[in-house]
Amino acid sequence: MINKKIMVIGPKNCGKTTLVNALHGYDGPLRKTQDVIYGKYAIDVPATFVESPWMHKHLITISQQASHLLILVDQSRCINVYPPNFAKVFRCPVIGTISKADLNPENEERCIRQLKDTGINKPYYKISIPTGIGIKDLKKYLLPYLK
Ligand SMILES: Nc1nc2c(ncn2[C@@H]2O[C@H](COP(=O)(O)OP(=O)(O)OP(=O)(O)O)[C@@H](O)[C@H]2O)c(=O)[nH]1
Ligand SMILES: [Mg+2]
Repeated sequence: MINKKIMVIGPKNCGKTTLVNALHGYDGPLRKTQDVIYGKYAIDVPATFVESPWMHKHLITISQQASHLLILVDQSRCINVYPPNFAKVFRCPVIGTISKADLNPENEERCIRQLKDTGINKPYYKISIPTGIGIKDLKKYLLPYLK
């Protein structure tokens, strides 16, 4: 049986690849993600898959290979790309994640509301790669699945 991976989705530029790289312990150059990238531990999904509703069926298919789905909202640019209760269509556990938590703290409440409206239960993880906020806790939680 194949090992299931951590699947990461979110809007354009919200920090998906940066997070996936952090889960792999990699710190390299970034560019826009055009294809689904299957890494050792995680699946990096291009933003178009969430931003184009007709692509959502593919997210459901990909999630069949996922142990967990991380749904990201970007605290620096708090746009809502998820339909109400979107998280409920997935069979794997869904983790609500606020990315770029070092930026625009005034958006935190809006991000929490978005995750709630997306149908995700608390607790939510707040992460920031440059400051390291939350990433250790998230890795600790996911550790048994990073194999
Ligand atoms: N301040 C801050 N910047 C971040 C953080 N995470 C990522 N970034 C920056 O945000 C930009 C986009 O990061 P990516 O990881 O490429 O985002 P993405 O969601 O994979 O982007 P696409 O694949 O193009 O949709 C880069 O300039 C990152 O350095 C964070 O936690 N805080
Ligand atoms: Mg990317």
